[in-house]
Amino acid sequence: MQKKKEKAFLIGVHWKSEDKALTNESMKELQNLAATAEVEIISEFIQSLEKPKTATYIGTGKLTEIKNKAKKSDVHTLIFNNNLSPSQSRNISDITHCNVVDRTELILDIFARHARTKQAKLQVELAQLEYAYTKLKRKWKHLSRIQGGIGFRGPGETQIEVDRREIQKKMTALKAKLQNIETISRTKRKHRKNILSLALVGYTNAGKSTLFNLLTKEKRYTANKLFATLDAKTRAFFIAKNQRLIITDTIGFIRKLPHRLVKSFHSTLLEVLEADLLLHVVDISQPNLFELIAAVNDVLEEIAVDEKNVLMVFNKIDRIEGVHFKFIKKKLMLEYPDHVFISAKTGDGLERLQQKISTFIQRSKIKIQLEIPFKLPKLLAFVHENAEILQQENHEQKQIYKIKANIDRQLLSTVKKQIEEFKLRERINEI
Ligand SMILES: Nc1nc2c(ncn2[C@@H]2O[C@H](COP(=O)(O)OP(=O)(O)OP(=O)(O)O)[C@@H](O)[C@H]2O)c(=O)[nH]1
Ligand SMILES: [Mg+2]
Repeated sequence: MQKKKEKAFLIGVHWKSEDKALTNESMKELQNLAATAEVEIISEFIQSLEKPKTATYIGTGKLTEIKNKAKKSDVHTLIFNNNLSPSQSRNISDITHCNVVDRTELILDIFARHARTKQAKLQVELAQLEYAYTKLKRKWKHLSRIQGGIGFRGPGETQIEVDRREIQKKMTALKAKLQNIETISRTKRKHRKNILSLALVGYTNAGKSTLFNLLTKEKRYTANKLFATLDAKTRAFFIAKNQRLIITDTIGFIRKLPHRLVKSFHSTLLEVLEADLLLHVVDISQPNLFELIAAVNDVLEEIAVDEKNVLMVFNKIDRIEGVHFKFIKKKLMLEYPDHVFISAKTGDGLERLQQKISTFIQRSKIKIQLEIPFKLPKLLAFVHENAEILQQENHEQKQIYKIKANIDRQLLSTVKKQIEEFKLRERINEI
C-alpha cells in the first residue's frame, strides 16, 4: 500500500515592491520542492505585503483564515516560501495549531531523503544541526500525532529537545568525520594535479548529471526532481586524442540558500573550488533563466569561486520553440561571450561543447623553452607525454635537452620545480 502523503498548505508573500511574476515563479518552485518532498498540496495562500510582520511574518487575519481552512481540510502542515525566525515559527504555530515548515527546512527534508553516500549523509546531518542550532524548535503537544513529518525526519527527529551544547558537540564530531573524508579526497586530487579539471555547476535540475553522463558515458542518477544529486563524483574522460580531462558533477544550487547550509556542503564543493574551468549549466527553457543564473552566481561568490573561468552551457535547447530560441539566443550571446548551446538529452551541440573546452585547454597553454638535464630522463618522458613538443635539441656539452613546447601552466610549475630541485641537489653535491 502506498504511504499516505502529508497534506499541506503553501504560503507565500508577494512583496509590493516586486514584480508579481517573480512571486509566481518562486511559488512554482516551492510547489516543485513540496512535490519532491512528497507532500500533497491542498491549497496555496499568497499575501501582498510591504515588509514582513515582526511577530508572525504574515498578517494575523490571514493566519486565522488559514487556521480555519486547515481545520476544515484536515491539514496540519504549513509550508512557507521564506525563512522564518524561531519566534515567528512559534507564533504562527500557536495561532494556527499547525506544524510550521519554512523554506530551508523543506529543502533540508529533501536533502535527508536524497542523501545516499556517507559524505552526503554526514553533510545533511550537519546542515540540519546547523539550522536547528540557530532555530531550536519546541515540540508542541497538540502536534505530537503528526511527528515525523517535514522538518522532523532524520537527525532532526532526535535533536529537537537536545540543548545547544549537545548540538554543538555533535556538530564538532560531524565536522571531524567530514574532515577525514576531505583529507582522503584531497590525496586523490593531489594525484590528479597535473590533469586539467572541470566542474559542473548550476541551478538544481538544469541537467548537470545528464551532461556528466553524456561526456563520461557514466550512468549517474538523473531525475526531474530538485536536488537529485547531493554528492560529488569525479571521472576522467577524453575530449580528443591526448586530451584527458577530469570532470566533477555535484550538488545543484537554489535561491535563498542560507549561508550556513552552503558551508555544510564544503566537502562536496571542494572540487568546484579547485577546478580550472566551470561549466555553468543553465536550463534554457526556464522563463526566468537570468534570475536563476544570478542565484547560482551568488552561491559561487559565497563559496569564493567568483574568479574562475566559466563557460556558460545553455542546456535543453530541444525544449524551446524556434522563434523564441532565436530571440533568447541573441540576448544570451550578447550577455555571455563564453557560451555554448546544447541538449544533453539528444546530444545536440556536444561537438560544439567539446570544441569550446579544447579551445580553453589551448588558451591555458603557454609556449616555453625548457632545459631538462640528461640526468632527469623521467621528467623528459613526462614532458613528452603531457606537452606539445615543438622542438628538441640535445646539448652534450651542457648535458641538457633544450626543449620548446606548448605546455599547460599548471604542469609548467611542476616541471620547473623538479628542475630547480635537481639543480639545488647538484650544487649541494659540489660543495
Ligand atoms: N528535454 C531535456 N531534458 C533534459 C535535458 N538535460 C536534462 N534533462 C532532464 O532534466 C531533468 C534533470 O536532469 P539532471 O541531469 O538530473 O539535472 P541536475 O542538474 O543534475 O539536477 P540536480 O542533481 O537535481 O541538481 C531530468 O529529467 C533530465 O532527463 C535536455 O537537454 N533536454
Ligand atoms: Mg544532478
